Amino acid sequence: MPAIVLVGAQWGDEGKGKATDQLGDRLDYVVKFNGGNNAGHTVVVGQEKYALHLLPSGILTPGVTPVIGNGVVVDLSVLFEEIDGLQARGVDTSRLVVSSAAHLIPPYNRVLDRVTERFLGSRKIGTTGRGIGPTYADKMSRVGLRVQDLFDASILRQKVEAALELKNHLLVKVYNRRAVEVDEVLDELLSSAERLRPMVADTGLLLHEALDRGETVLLEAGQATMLDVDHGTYPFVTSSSATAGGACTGSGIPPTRVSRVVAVVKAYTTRVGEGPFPTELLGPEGDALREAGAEFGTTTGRPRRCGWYDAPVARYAARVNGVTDFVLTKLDVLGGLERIPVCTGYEVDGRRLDELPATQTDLHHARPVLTELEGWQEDISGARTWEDLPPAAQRYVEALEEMSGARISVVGVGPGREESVVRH
Ligand code: 2SA
Ligand code: GDP
Ligand code: MG
Repeated sequence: MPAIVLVGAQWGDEGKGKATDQLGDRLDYVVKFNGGNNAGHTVVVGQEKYALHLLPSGILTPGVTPVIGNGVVVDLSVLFEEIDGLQARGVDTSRLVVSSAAHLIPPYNRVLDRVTERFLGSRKIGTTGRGIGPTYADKMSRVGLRVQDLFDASILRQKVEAALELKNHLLVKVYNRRAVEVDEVLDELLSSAERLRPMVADTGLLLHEALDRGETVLLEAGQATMLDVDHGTYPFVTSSSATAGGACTGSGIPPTRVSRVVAVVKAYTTRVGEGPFPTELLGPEGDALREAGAEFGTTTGRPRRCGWYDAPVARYAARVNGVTDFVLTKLDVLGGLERIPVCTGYEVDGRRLDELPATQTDLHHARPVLTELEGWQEDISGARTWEDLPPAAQRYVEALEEMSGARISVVGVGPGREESVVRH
């Protein structure tokens, strides 16, 4: 069986966690391939609500093997906190596998993430402060620490010493903070090494063998297309590859084994942190969407910026990821509006554009060209078939499908596992 990739089409928080969870009973492996505990996936199962950060959403499905791939950055204290929290609620976490090539988030990178943001002031990115950016920067600069280093004490010490020569210079000379000692870093990292050891494997090989046996592998993205370090709204992005290409580099599965790319897209748009957002609603309309959609960060609790659906963003995501189908979420949140504006293009300094501008300057200047679709007044959260949806809601979905460049195969009408309409 082939591999399936699942990505976010917008700026994150589209409901990827729920979409993965729903696919769960048809999957053998769920792999997180990028990011770390900056992610926040809320999954509602019956009366239980789970907030996952570092663990793949597949951990909630019995029988699925959850995998933390080589493209992930791992904060060990968060990993075990999350495992302990799930175990206390009766979730079996014993199948978790962690790539020996995944990078570790050392304590000094959490500090550097936060002090850098403070230093940048009004030019800040609005990061989650979890040390993600500095850890990926270390990876590229070849001064990163990997999971496998935990099991070779002398290599780990050498690497921490080398990293601290650079980091302490920054911390002390630039940011006026205290120097970090080698032993305090080693103590923190090694305190959980033995607990981690049995979970560590060559996950690329493991997944390759699973595919050869005919098993199904889902590669689940953290963050989203517009936050991808290459394809997003740079520099207001996360520091990893959150698009379908990243699924291959972050897991060790080649593109030829991927047969389906699902993009999760919200029926409107949200964004957390700084950066351009053409359809953003700054007044009471944005507040109303935030309230109706409970748009607050799963990791940091930050209020999410809210705006209308942006079709060029969805089309861009369809193109960059090679999307085979969209899962449209949170359609229920739009109930009660008379008319629903949707962005079909932009006006940039007097020019009309149908696609995302090619430069950040133009994107910052882009004003959305909106068209209004008819709303519906009914509560649609009970809908389970296409026919259950009111005609105006059906037309909204069909119009979005038409504008967004791929089929919409599932429509979300509530946070619960069963609150969805599958289109045939
Ligand atoms: P970072 O911490 O270096 O990855 O931040 C860089 C940018 O990436 C954005 N980012 C996110 N955007 C939406 N959701 C994310 N996860 C959490 C959630 C966020 C939260 O699911 O709610 O709880 O606040 C996420 N993670 C990173 C971030 O806002 C920066 O713009
Ligand atoms: P992720 O980061 O993409 O996994 O998304 P988050 O979990 O951060 O945010 C999505 C939120 O929307 C979560 O609280 C989900 O429970 C919720 N959600 C997902 N799908 C739907 C839906 O169709 N309707 C409603 N009302 N909520 C949804
Ligand atoms: Mg999220």
